[in-house]
Amino acid sequence: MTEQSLFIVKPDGVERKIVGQIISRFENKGFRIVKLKMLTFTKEMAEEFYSIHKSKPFFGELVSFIISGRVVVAVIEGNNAIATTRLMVGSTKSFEAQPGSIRGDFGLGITDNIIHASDSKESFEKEVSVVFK
Ligand code: FUP
Repeated sequence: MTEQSLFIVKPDGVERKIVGQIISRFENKGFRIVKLKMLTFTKEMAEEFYSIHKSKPFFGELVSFIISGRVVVAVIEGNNAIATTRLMVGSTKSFEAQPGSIRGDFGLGITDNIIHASDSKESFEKEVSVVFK
């Protein structure tokens, strides 16, 4: 089933110069890049992007982190894109993410966990509307 998903290389991934390696993983897997750009989130964009987490204790930290530097956002397309991208990204807590996943291979953090990926079609549509408007 051809589907689209969105990922964001977060400020820690850009700062560490692993954007190319991350994009390569998705291309090597067979996904096609449909949209790609670098930007810096404003606070308003970040609060809208993460609105589902508004009531969580980590919301403030999450927003501060995503606005702290430049990010790279991409829309990719291919078979089963949403679930497969999540598998490639790995568990939220990078220190317990499977080796072989992006978080498992590149990081140890939770808030600074290198990459975001849409977790459903609804999230994808909302996220695209925030970052590609
Ligand atoms: P994920 O879908 O794996 O990116 O993770 P969640 O949707 O559960 O959480 C969204 C973001 O909140 C994560 F990328 C990191 C951040 N977070 C924290 O900062 N602290 C936590 O305890 C849990 C998540």
